[in-house]
Amino acid sequence: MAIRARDLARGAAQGTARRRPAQVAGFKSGNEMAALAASQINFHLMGYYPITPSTEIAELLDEMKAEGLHDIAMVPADGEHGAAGICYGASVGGGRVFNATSANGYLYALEQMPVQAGTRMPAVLDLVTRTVSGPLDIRGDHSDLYFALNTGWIVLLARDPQAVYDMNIIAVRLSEHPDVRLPVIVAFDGFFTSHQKRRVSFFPDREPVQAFLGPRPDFPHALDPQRPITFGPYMNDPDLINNKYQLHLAMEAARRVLPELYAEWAELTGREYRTVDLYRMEDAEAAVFLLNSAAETAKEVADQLRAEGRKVGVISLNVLRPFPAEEIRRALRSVKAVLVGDRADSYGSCGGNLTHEVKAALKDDPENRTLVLSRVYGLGGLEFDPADARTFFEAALEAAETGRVAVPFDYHGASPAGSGQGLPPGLPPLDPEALRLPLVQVKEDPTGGPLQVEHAPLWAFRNRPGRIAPGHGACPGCGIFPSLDQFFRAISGDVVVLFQTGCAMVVTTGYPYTAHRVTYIHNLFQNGAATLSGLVEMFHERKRRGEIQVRDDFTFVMVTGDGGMDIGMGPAIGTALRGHRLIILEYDNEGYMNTGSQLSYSTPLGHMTSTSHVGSHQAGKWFHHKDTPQIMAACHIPYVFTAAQSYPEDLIRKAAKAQWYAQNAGPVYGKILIACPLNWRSEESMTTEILQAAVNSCFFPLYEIEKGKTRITYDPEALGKRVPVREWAALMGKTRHLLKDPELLAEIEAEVDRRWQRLKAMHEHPLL
Ligand SMILES: Cc1ncc(C[n+]2csc(CCOP(=O)(O)OP(=O)(O)O)c2C)c(N)n1
Ligand code: SF4
Ligand SMILES: [Mg+2]
Repeated sequence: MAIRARDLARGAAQGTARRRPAQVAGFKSGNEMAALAASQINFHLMGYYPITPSTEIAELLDEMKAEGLHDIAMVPADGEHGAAGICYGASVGGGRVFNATSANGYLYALEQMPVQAGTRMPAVLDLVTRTVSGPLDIRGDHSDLYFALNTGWIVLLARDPQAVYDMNIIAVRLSEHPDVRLPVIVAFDGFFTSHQKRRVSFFPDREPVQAFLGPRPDFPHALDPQRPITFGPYMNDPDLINNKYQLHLAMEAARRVLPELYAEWAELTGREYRTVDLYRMEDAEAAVFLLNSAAETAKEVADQLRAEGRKVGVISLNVLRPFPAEEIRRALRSVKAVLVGDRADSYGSCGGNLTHEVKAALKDDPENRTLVLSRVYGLGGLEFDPADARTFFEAALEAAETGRVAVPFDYHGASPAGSGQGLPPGLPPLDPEALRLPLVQVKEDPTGGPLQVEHAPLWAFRNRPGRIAPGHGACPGCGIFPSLDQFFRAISGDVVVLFQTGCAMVVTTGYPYTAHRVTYIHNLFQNGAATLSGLVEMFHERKRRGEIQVRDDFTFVMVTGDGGMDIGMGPAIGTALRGHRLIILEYDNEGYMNTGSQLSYSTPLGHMTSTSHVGSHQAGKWFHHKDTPQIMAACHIPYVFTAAQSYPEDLIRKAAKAQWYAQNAGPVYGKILIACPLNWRSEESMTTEILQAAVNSCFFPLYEIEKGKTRITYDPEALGKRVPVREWAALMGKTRHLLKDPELLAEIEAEVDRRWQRLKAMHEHPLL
């Protein structure tokens, strides 16, 4: 999958009589071609945050960087909003900037998009299109793309992996053209284009690409002390409208410049693009108008219909902004009927954005008589196959032949009754008495000291029903569920859970099934804490108004991964500061595992992930792990704890305290270290040993902070069990390389020890 030096050197040179620089042929996916183009452009910086299906671009670039194949500064952000901010700052600094995202990642960054365009900062963003949540669906449609239409960014479309390469390179020139100076999106279809391999040609090295791009023009930037500049001043009328008018003029300039660049690129590569892609449209009477990969499917069907003597063609676009209205008018002038397919709806307007824009374009031609049919299709990755394309052609042909449109707008491939499966009958409610078995006793200390916890033997907790049913789809040996199970069995009474996006959520709730036996809510993983605080407030308010009759022993628990505490840090801190009575429970598997093991800020220094590769130029993750418990403790909430999967009694005691504080005092934050054998590249049978080594090396100390007082609950030094970090690193595939890097190991050890000594000081001092 990775693009390596030998790939670049492979293949016979394909020079031409016109002395084009040689290209090589390959078989690659859209994401591979995006990464290849970016490496050859050698952007100054890529700011990114992982989200399927665009993540692979950053992963490939990171892998190439580890091998020294480009110099792009790869900056993993704390979320897409942060990634867009990093890119904006970098572009203000005067360099070439790249980003890639999808779906909710794009929506989370959306606010930043008009800033980039409104201040006229060139940049390139690959939007690997995917459906926008909710409900969550990771496959492709254009619901994210349609949000881009009003941001002021140019939007180029790439229908296949070849176009992904070509458009990315052209995008840099277009964005930096002095008359344009606008950021550019290159949009291609998630999975259909991003992951499917096709035959492609590309330059084996970056020189021809660099020659095509030339140096970046010297626009005003923020790094010249001799030319101080105010970027983004406060601007009211009448200037703001002028700013937007200039943006409009820049779009108009792009309309002129883009065909020139296409021509230049054709000269260099032999590959020709036009703003509007026309297939067999010369004498077409009926046409289908689709964007990106679906248009390619329709082209095959157009060939079949042509062979049957039907006059059909396909129209598609290589650019969506600026919208090529004039070219569309020309192409459709003598077409009797066109069916416009939208892979996203503009709800309530009876047509998606493409439909409306095509209709508007045609309206400006008084001679035009083309009938327009509109269909929403392929949402959430629903396949669009040749049979679907044929249905579209048949509808357009019928309209062309009869001169009337029977059904102007409809959904294709949907039914009002859904899939017919519906929700299967749920599991029976849990026995209220069994949920309240007196397994734990929590008592307040009359002197204000720590809570006193007494609990039944571990085996007795099996008598309390599990709140998560077995049968979820986690990998063998996954530590999430044993730990959550222990935590929830230590809690008595009614529980409402909110899971942020992550493995725990994905493997327990594949519609129409659920593994949750208590009420469960999912929200986007940057906003779970805020959502649950809203629910907690509503609980208290409705109880106060006498609208609900429920017991008082309700506990609200938000379950998040360590990644969720990166992107969701702000709302988690907000919740903590507001004092909502709930538990934020983080399971820490040291990475973004459900999206393919990218680094999170909790990934330790030197650990290998899919965005912190190990190679001749990079030694795994390059900054230390985040100390989330200390950040949350700084919010002065009543209870903070750490726990680990292999220390069940410690976890049970802390769970019981967590419940007491969440019911009686305020917010609780807990972090549980759990194993991910898949991405730690470790043996399942070694899990306990690995977790004990993490704890005994003091990398992951077990402690609690109760009403501000720190207490170490397991002290490996006092027990004579402390081991060097090296022993822990030796147990996992993701860290074994560290054994050959004593300097890096020493750096990890030093930081681990510094934090441990600090913790011990806090444990010992009455005020810390
Ligand atoms: C705004 C947004 N950005 C990115 C994603 C993609 N995404 C979903 S879960 C996830 C990683 C979650 O990591 P973590 O919280 O550690 O849970 P784990 O997968 O390790 O269980 C990512 C990057 C998303 N769904 N929404
Ligand atoms: S990837 Fe890791 S955390 Fe996710 S289900 Fe598999 S083992 Fe568990
Ligand atoms: Mg994680």
